[in-house]
Amino acid sequence: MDIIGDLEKRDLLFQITDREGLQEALKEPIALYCGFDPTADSLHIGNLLQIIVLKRFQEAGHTPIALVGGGTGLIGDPSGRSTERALNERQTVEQWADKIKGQLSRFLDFDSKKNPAKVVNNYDWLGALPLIDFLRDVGKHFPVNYMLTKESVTARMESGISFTEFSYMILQAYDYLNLYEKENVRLQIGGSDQWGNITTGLELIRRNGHETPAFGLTMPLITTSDGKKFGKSAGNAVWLDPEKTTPYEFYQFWINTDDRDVIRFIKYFTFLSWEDIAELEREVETAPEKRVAQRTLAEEMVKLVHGEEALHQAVKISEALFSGDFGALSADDIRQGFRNVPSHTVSETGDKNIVDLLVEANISSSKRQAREDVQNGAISINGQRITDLGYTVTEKDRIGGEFTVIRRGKKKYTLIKYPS
Ligand code: 545
Repeated sequence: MDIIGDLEKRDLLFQITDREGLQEALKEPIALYCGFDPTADSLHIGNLLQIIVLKRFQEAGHTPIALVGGGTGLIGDPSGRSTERALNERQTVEQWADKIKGQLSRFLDFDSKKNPAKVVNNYDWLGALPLIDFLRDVGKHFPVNYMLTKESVTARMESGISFTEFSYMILQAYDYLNLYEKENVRLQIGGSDQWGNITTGLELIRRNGHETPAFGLTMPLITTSDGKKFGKSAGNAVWLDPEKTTPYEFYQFWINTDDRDVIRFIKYFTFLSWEDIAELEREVETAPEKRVAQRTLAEEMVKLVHGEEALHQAVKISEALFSGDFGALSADDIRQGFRNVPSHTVSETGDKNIVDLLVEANISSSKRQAREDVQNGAISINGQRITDLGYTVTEKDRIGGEFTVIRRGKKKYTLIKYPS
């Protein structure tokens, strides 16, 4: 199967400018690109699909170019946004661009002899573009009426759009022309929100008299069956940076995929064989409670984004939390697994009676309540139930010398920390 057929089978084709023409062109190795603006200090899973599709093209023998928008990130793409963006500081955008460049580099193969990947930064050509040249050589090709028909602009007719954001499509178009001429790029890919910008680039390539055809391909924006926005976990973006979203949290995000979505996501994001996917599809139908497909998806994604070792750790933490036995966890495991759990740093390092500690850490509302909680068997320390009112919490109860995990009732965790 060719790469376009493969993407179609994965339900990843939204729009293509000329499918037959593109399939013909792809019979030879081509170069293609996708752009990522540094609008934050990290990529998030909303950008993962495009990165993975670049990887699929590379595996099919083509040359992927990941573009970091160090220049366009200073302007702000109005596509898909109902309001004007605030401009970020130049220095900030530069730092973010470097981080994103590093992240993108992890996914592609730069050492291939035949089709090594590239990462480029459009500040390298946009940053030094003289205004007069730009208006004469590029701007002249775009009737304002044409620009006004773009969705990114019509969507803003009520709320307003600055000349800065209005110009964005021309910058992205200029990138495509530049990469077409300098790097032989023949295809630009992106999410469906990028269609207007991509076709503007094709227009500019044509207007410059180029005859070798170039193409655009967009992918659907990812939806979820429960109607929630894809890529959010408890309202927060799911980042690729392990400092922002730990591998354990990343693993949990995928584990929580709805049965109705899991096979679709496996097709979008993983490199599993079609036989394996069919098998997982049967699992979802016959034994959904086992969540084998979710586990496979989560494993594949953590492996891809954070590596094998991070996956082992995420699985270990998940199992400990599930069974309630923290015996095998390290301080670092606790840090990852309990990042969003309330914590309390005790006033002094010495030993403490359980009842006193429960009150001090606000786990129980009063001494009386604390005694009742212990006697009822509602309290556990590092997964061990404590029913003795005389129990003393000592150094032996500190995981890695740093943390004590107290649970009250079924799920209410508190992390006890010690002053250093
Ligand atoms: C800039 C210059 C080009 C070509 C493309 C661009 C970027 C493009 C854009 N893309 C989005 C983006 O999001 C921020 C990522 C980093 C935190 O704005 N104008 O940069 C997203 N893109 C991936 C997909 C997208 C798109 O990176 O295309 O559709 C999300 O799914 O929104 O010459």
